[in-house]
Amino acid sequence: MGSFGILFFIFGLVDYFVTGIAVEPHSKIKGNVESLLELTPWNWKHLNTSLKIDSPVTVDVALTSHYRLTGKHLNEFFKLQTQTDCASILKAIPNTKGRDGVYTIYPDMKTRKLVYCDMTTDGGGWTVILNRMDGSVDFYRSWQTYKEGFGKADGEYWLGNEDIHLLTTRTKNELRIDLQKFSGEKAYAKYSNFSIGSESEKYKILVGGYSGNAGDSLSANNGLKFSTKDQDNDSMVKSCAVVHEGAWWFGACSRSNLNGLYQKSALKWTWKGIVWYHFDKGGVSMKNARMMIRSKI
Ligand SMILES: [Ca+2]
Repeated sequence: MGSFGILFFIFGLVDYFVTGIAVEPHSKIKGNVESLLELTPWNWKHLNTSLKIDSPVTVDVALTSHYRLTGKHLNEFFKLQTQTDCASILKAIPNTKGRDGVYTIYPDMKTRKLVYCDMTTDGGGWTVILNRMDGSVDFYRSWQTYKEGFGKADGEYWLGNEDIHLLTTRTKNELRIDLQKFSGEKAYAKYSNFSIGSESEKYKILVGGYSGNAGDSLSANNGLKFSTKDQDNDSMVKSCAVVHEGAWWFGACSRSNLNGLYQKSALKWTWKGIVWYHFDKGGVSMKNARMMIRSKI
């Protein structure tokens, strides 16, 4: 049974804390940490170890170890802690290349957020802002929920309009959309510039510079405001977000709708699904859809 150990490192003059999660039997953690530290340029000293058992019926064991680290390259190491996006992480820590996974970013330089970084595709450094893969998360949500973001970084999620706004207005960004049909066929659309406005601008999209093989189902949305089921900012009498059960930059609706309902198969012809018209002109829903951004730094 894997126990759950949390390790705290305490550093010299500055109060740095790093929390690492080790899924290893607890008796091995101390040895593992110390063999890892042997490979670093830092000096270290083990201070103490304590074991805590939460309750008589819980078998999880929490192990806390304290180390004091001193050394020249600590600040460099901790640049990882304050990166705004995945491109910055890749630049600061080049050996993250090819290591896709969940990373911590600080879009506003203060608040931490977990995101999935694609460190492989097209050079890597992509911050995933939307992931659809299995229908496990409900995407028919309110304005406030889209503003804050929802879902899980290791599964389906929407990063959040506030963070997408922050990330795309601070520096120039490109956007890449990867799609896969239920048949397995894949395609992508790439836009050399992408940003969204503030909440007072209704998160208006600016997008252009298409390339790729999925077809361009987004440039026509350039300049449109974001709409959700409870906030209709489109140009149709009805609410496109309600008609298509999604949340998107709708005009007189749209030829793309990647926040639409997840369909479990391709059989159903629907405009309520995850639609990218130029890749499937029947309006059939995608099996997988991902939107990701990369800052030009
Ligand atoms: Ca309307």
